[in-house]
Amino acid sequence: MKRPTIVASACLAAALLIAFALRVQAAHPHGQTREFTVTGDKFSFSPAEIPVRKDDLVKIRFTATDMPHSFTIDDYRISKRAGAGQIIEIEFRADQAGTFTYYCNLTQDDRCRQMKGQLIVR
Ligand SMILES: [Cu+2]
Repeated sequence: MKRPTIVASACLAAALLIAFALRVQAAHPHGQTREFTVTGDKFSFSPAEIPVRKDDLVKIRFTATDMPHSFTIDDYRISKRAGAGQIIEIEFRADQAGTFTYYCNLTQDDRCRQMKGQLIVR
């Protein structure tokens, strides 16, 4: 009498897995993984523009070359600091369309305020 229970459980597990996979797909229909390497050096970001598509999974490897810098995007609630020579990873889903400024919010040097770039989500 045990076998039907096992079969039923396996079917239920498979159905749940399929339902979950379909939901994930529906939530991010066009999402691709996009990887970028960004450096902060001499008070500027390179590149100064990151173009992605809406719903892409964006992975940024951020390096502060000469001194500590941060990679901050207010609307995405991202703010990560990298020490001099350090590489940090930032990952987020680009779920808001528009143009968003990324900047360095550290206060160690006034010139950090010049550091600006644009995340463009289309
Ligand atoms: Cu800085």
